[in-house]
Parts: sequence; C-alpha cells; structure tokens
Amino acid sequence: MEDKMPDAQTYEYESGVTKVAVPNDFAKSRRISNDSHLELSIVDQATGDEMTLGVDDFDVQGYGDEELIITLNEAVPAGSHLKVLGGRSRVGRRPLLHKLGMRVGEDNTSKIIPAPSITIKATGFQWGWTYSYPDFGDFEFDSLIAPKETVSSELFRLATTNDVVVPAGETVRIVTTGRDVIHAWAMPAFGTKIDAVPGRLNETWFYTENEGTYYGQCSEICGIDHAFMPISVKVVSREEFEAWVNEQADLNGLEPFFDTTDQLAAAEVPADVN
Ligand SMILES: [Cu+2]
Repeated sequence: MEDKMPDAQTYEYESGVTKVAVPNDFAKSRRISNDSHLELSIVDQATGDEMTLGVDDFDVQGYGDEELIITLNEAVPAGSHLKVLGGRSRVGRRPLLHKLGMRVGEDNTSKIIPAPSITIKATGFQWGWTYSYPDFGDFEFDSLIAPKETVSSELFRLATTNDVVVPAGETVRIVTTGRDVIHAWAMPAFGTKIDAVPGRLNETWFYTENEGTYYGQCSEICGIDHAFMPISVKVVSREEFEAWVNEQADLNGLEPFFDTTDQLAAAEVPADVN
C-alpha cells in the first residue's frame, strides 16, 4: 500500500442540487465501482462541519463507467455544499467483515483518502535533513539534531532544530534523495520508511488526522553520526499550516504564499519552528 500513491478525488457541488455528474476518470482498474469507493458529505459552509451521508441517502448510476450520476434523496440544504470523495485509496485496516457485506469504513478502521495535496522533498546528508516545499514558493530549510541541553529526556536524539510541518487530514507525498550517501527517512508512527539515495528520487506518502509532533530517525547506516539525524513532523491545522508557510516564505525573502490576512491573526503560529 505504501508504494501506491493515493489518488482519490474530491468534488464539491452547490446547495440546492439533487443530481450531480461525478467524473470517474481513473484508470479502469482504479475506477469507483461500488459504494465503498465513495464518501458523500454535506458541509456546512459557515462552520465547516461535515455530515456524512449513508448509503440509503443517495442512489448511484454508472459504477465502473467514466462518469457517475448521483441522485440525492434530499437537495443539498442552503448554506451547505455537497462534498464527494471518490476513489480506491484508503488508510487503515480493511475489516474482514467487509467480506461479509459490511460497508468498508463503517467501523472507522479504514477510510478513503485523497490524492496528495502537498509534496515535500527530504534530502538526507551527513548528518541531517534538508526539507523543500516546492508547492509553496519552493522554500527549504535544514533540520538538524536539537542540542542536547534544549530537549527533554524523552526527546533525547529525537528532537530537531526545525520540524517538518504539515496539515492534518491531508495526504502528504514525501520525495526522498541523498546528497552524499544512502540515508532513509523513517517515521514509525506513519508506517513510513523509505531510502534516500543519491542520484535517485523515491517517493512515499503519509496521512494523519491527529495533530501533534511525531519522531523518527535516519534508518540506513550512513556514517559516524548516523545516530544523530532525527526526523520530526509536526501535524497542525490547515490554518496554522498556512500561517507557517507564510512565515517560511518571509524568512526566505519570498512573498506570502497564502492570503491569510484574517487567519494570520487568529492562528497560533507554532512557536518552536523558525
Ligand atoms: Cu543515517
């Protein structure tokens, strides 16, 4: 599963609609072909709250075809829009009960996840990591082991000088390479481990909805300081992420990437990132 990049797509439709045509233009083997490949929700535009529709709330024609026609029992209410997430990429365990007719995802162990919204390039070097964010003005920074006296004993040899910052609930593509010898970008909490090889690009991905900071380490013996190149990923809200991106842009002499005039004031900018 790690080697297959998530490819599900999200489509949004206005309030008032009852019938929508949804593209199903994946490769044939990846098409939406049953209700476990679809997730429909009604999103309140004011609050952002999502209410997931049950399979009995809509009817689908054209499973497996290039276009699906979805008919809702009730029109999308005013002040809301319809979000359709469709595709075969998932995270979580696929319950055995699915084979007995239970809808995948019903017990929250497995769910559809969208194609990556962010690509981060991680370059291993002796001894640390450089992270580039090509989608957001192409800033980059180095992440080195944090000085011992600055970290708690729990984070000894895990904390870094700069966290990788990503938004929760979005799929993140990680592209790895090496600047000198082979390293490996490993993040156990995400089930992610991939070699970072000079002259080659590898790619993998992760997805988490849980905000917090996660730690990993280089996992390919790369020289005398191999044990001193930790990896830290800070998962934040979308608003915090955008504020952080703008802060990075500023540090790199770039224009702000996101127009977050309101959000910047409201969002908590992670204090330990610079
Ligand atoms: Cu190493």
